[in-house]
This record gives sequence, C-alpha cells and structure tokens, in this order.
Amino acid sequence: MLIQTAPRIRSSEITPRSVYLNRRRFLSGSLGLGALAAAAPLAEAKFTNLKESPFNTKESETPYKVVTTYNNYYEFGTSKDQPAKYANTLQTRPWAVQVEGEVAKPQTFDIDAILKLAPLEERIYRHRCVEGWSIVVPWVGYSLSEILRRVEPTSKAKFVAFQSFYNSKQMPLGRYAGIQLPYVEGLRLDEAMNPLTLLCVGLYGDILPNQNGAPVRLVIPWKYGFKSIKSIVKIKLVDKQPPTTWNLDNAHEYGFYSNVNPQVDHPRWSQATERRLGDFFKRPTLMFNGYGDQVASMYAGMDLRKYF
Ligand SMILES: Nc1nc2c(c(=O)[nH]1)N[C@H]1C(S)=C(S)[C@@H](COP(=O)(O)O)O[C@H]1N2
Ligand SMILES: [Mo]
Repeated sequence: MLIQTAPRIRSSEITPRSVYLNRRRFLSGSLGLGALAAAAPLAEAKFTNLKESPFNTKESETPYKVVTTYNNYYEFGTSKDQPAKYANTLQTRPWAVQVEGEVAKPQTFDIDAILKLAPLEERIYRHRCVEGWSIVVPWVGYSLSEILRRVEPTSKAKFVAFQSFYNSKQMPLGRYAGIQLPYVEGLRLDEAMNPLTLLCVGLYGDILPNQNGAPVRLVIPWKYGFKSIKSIVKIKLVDKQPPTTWNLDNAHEYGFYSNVNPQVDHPRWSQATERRLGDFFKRPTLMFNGYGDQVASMYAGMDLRKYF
C-alpha cells in the first residue's frame, strides 16, 4: 500500500489466452479426448456448471498468471511477488468459518458446507486496488447474503466484521507486515447484503490459489481492493462500525467506506486514473468502479469526501 505505481507486466509473464480458453471449454465439458490431453496441465480444474452472473463485465480478463502472481497478501510478504512464492504454507483444510454476534442462529460453517450452500456463479468483475492498478477476474462464488440470511441477523445488527486467519508458523513473514494481524475488515449490513458482494471460493473455474485468499474470501467490486479480505475465519454481526486493518494503520489515508472514487484522492496520489495490469496506457477510474447503478443508492445523501 506504500507504493503508488504498478509495474507493467512483461508479455512473457502472461498466460496465452488460448490456454485459458481451452480450460474453459474443458470445464464446460465440450471437449473430446484429444483436446482433453491438450488441456491436461489444467485437469485440476475444480468447478463445473457455474451459473452465469448478470453482473459480468465484458471487458477482457486479466491473464490467470498475472492475477495469481501479482498479489497483496501481507501475511505472506509485502511485495507483490511474495504471496505466490510463500503462501504454499497456508493449510486450507480443515477450515471453518464462524458466523456469530447479533444473529438468531450463530453457526460454524465447514468449508465443504460453504462450497455447497448456494449455486456457484462465475462473476467477472473489475477490481481496483487503492495503489492504482486494476484487474478483471472471473471469480467463483455466490452473494455473501446467502450465508448471512441463514444465521438470521437480529434488528441490532448494523455492521458486519470479518477476520482473516493468522498463524505465525504458517505465515512467518507476517511479523514483518507492518500492519496489525489478524487482518480485519468491515461492511455496513446493507453493503454486506448487496447482491454484488461476493463470497468467493475460486477464480478462472478453479479453487482459489492460496495467494488469492484460499479457501474463502470476499470480493467487493465497487470498493478498493483492501476491503476484499482473504482467508476468512470469522464473520461477526455487530451494532457498531468495526475496526478495519488499513484504517487502524493510517486513518488519514484509509477510511471505513473506501468506495472507489476518482474525485477523492489518496493523500499521497491521485485516484483519477488507473493502470489495468498488462496495459501500457492508464485509463480513467470510474465512480464506484463502474458499479454505481447497483450501489450508489446506498450512499444517497452522504458526503463521500467525509465518508471516504
Ligand atoms: N488477509 C488479507 N486480505 C487481503 C490483503 C492482505 O494483505 N491480507 N490485501 C488486500 C489488498 S490491499 C488487495 S488489493 C487484495 C488483493 O487481492 P488479489 O491478490 O486476489 O488481487 O486483497 C486484499 N485482502
Ligand atoms: Mo490493495
């Protein structure tokens, strides 16, 4: 979060689109045996029959290789290439997510139950990092509301607090992260219930690689990337606005809302433009990252300079 500019990705780092397209045809089951052999390196592909989402962007997807080797996951190092190198120590089984607080039916969901809780969709979202880069990713998951409504929030529930897994043995670089761990995040209840808010278990038809937040994370496409907390172990419904990691670290630079907003600059850099990873030229950043039709009404009447 300290650096403003995103390096351009060398073309040698980019997975040929044909490989990805092969994988997708493999997933949809339309290939013969010969083609299956061609797709063999991708045979670990996990999810089939993914539902198409009405929220999909038609912009071209950022290559798999880029999305899985250019990451922010401070528990595994603060530079972008470190999570892909070091997150293999993360143990994602057994895994459970505790959902508690202001709810009628607190519950602990095993990860295998989470995978079956609701039909899995492919959601092709733009994702904009506060540092100035963006990506387009076909995530796999379903709306967070699916799990929240099952625990029956009480009338006192106004916010949702999230907590990541933290274990210094599995995450030895965590002590150099420079932020308090475990990583915590929060949403207002209406933001958490918004159909765009994705409980994410995969990308590109596969389970989540560890560096992208396995086995379960959020993806909130109208907010800066840091709101999309990885490797979740706890979800707590609460009556007051909960603390969030980057706000605790530097409240002057990172607010609770963190909606993508080209009109509110970060104190140390402009948010008016962004670089789509792989592109040479920057492009303008869109209000709410282009998702205003779905989310702007939640902020009607709010001063978004004050509530940044
Ligand atoms: N637990 C945890 N979650 C996290 C982070 C982190 O360091 N730790 N980084 C955040 C930031 S700053 C970004 S931009 C996104 C990056 O997600 P990606 O690596 O899948 O692109 O994860 C977010 N979630
Ligand atoms: Mo980020």
